Amino acid sequence: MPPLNGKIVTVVLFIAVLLGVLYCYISQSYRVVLSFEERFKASDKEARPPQEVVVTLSRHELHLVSQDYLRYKQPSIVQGRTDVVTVTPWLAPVVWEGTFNPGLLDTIYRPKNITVAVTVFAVGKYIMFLKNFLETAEQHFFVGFRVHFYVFTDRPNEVPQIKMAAGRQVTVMSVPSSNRWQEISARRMEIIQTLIEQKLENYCDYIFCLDVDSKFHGRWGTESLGGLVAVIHPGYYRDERSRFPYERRPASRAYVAHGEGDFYYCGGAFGGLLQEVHLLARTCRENFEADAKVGIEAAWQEESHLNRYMWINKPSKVLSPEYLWQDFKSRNSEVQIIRFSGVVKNYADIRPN
Ligand code: 5GW
Ligand code: MN
Repeated sequence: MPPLNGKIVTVVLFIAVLLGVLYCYISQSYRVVLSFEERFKASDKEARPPQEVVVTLSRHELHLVSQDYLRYKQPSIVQGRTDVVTVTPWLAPVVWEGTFNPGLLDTIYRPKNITVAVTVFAVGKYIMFLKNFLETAEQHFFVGFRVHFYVFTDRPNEVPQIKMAAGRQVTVMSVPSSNRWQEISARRMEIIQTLIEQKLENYCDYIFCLDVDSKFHGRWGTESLGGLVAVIHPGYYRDERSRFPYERRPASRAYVAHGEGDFYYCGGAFGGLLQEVHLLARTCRENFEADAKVGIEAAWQEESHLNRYMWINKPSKVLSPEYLWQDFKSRNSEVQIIRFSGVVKNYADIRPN
């Protein structure tokens, strides 16, 4: 064999060994990924929502800078609210009046120049709630911060003109009418997902998705910001979890078994960082559609899917029932302020079915 060929053979052999080592290395790490996915396949029968590891490193949530000129009441480490629980077992704060300093929080968030998006659906006769919703939002919701309201309606001509403060605006988005609310409801998560993908990325930082049949009575501001934010439902917060109206059929992707679940959260208000709410909307939509394929509609539609999601994906901040009360309910003593509340509605008047 001429010496040149010998060299070529050596080089080829060397490359082959190298490729072999590389292949072993890649397939090894691939196998780890596979087993991770297989774990979730195995739990499919329990109808768990698809899991995904999201790493959301937001500059807004990570570094909290105050100002040295600011003077405020000394925070106590031994005195505070004792009539309510202010932290979850996974150490997320539960926001109640008296647990936070609004001026301090606003000072921290002001230089971050954040924009908060709000989605609100006003389909059919629900358009009648919009004026009050928007007017009271101007008085109480993130006052002094940039807020962009996205109103989804089938009656764009009936959207009221509301005078907005600087940096705040309303965008009207058309959606088809429907005689069956469940159909619109089914598409709500999809619409939120699409809005985030097409309009909000690289523009808004946080998003809240709110019911239109409600109005603001008190401050709702920077204290509510967090990665994934859920609101405790006012109707069940003193109850045992066995009484929560979770979806109880194992065949549903919204299934929560007896003995499971933390709190009952409301579907009428949730939010957080854009990326977190995007994953929530996508997952709830996928589960909603998977249920529909086998003819299942969860007990409380998206609210059921939201509750399932929040049980597995723990909210990083929990808002007390101050953040969604109901006007027909008398105020309980631990609720020192009502910030946002569902108005009393005449179902026969407003609902198509
Ligand atoms: C909801 C239920 C039955 C029939 C119709 C609707 C309905 C809800 C509707 O026709 N139009 C509409 O825009 N919605 C939106 O869904 C509103 O934003 C509303 O706030 C939200 C949730 O429905 P709600 O408020 O009637 O549900 P609850 O549980 O707060 O009473
Ligand atoms: Mn409502």
